[in-house]
Amino acid sequence: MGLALLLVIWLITFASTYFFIAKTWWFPVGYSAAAAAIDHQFTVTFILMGIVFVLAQGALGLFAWRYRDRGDAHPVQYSHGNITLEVIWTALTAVLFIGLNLAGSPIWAAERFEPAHPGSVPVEVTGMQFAWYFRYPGADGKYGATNPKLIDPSSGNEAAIGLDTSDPAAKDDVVTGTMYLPVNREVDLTLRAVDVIHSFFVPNMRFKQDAVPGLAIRMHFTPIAVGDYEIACAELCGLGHYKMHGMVKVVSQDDYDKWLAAREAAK
Ligand SMILES: [Cu+2]
Repeated sequence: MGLALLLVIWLITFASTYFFIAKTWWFPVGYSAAAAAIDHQFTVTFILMGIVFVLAQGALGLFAWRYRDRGDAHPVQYSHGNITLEVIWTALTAVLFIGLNLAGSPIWAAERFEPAHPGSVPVEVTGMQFAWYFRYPGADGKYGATNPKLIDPSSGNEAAIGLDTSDPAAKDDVVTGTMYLPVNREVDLTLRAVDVIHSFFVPNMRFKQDAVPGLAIRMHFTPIAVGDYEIACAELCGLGHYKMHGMVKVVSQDDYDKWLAAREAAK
């Protein structure tokens, strides 16, 4: 029985480790300026935790076999633990977790606590049950006022986010259901939600941030390759959560200018 348990534990350990090493289910390619650093941090974390996991499960299997029932039953001996060992593994775990946090926090903080550079592209993202809307402030660079009383999701775009069209700053605001971004320009995002918490997740951009009702959350990232990338909602937000899907179209600066001009003209 002890040997069977050892084999089962080792087999589970081997199989689960294999899928990570073989990258059977892995990230899509990263196309943002921070993607390489984020992936590096992720890899370091996975390797360190993988080593700990394999060692711990290996020892678990070995102990299950070594201390199996051999039939020569002694009276049970209860251990009250080993203070030295407990101090050592608690300290090692703390060093590992705090160390990984310290190593990863500059990348995390750079997108949140440092403002976007001047000249970045402002886009407001609004999450609602169950769609994403994107607003561009237009030539004046200012977002017009929105009013919760004007929100009408069935009319889409401007009405869906409750844009107050009587506000002069709202006149040139463009609201769309597909996000357009110029390549190699930093995007200055403002994330909002009108009903419940949503999470704006663009796997290719290694970008994920909650959109919270009542908050305007500022973050930024820089797409570095032209292409179409999927947006998902990564926060269980209701029955239609699974279909809360969108697209980011990263295009050349020229195409972006043309698209924005066409949208302005269509207003
Ligand atoms: Cu959602």
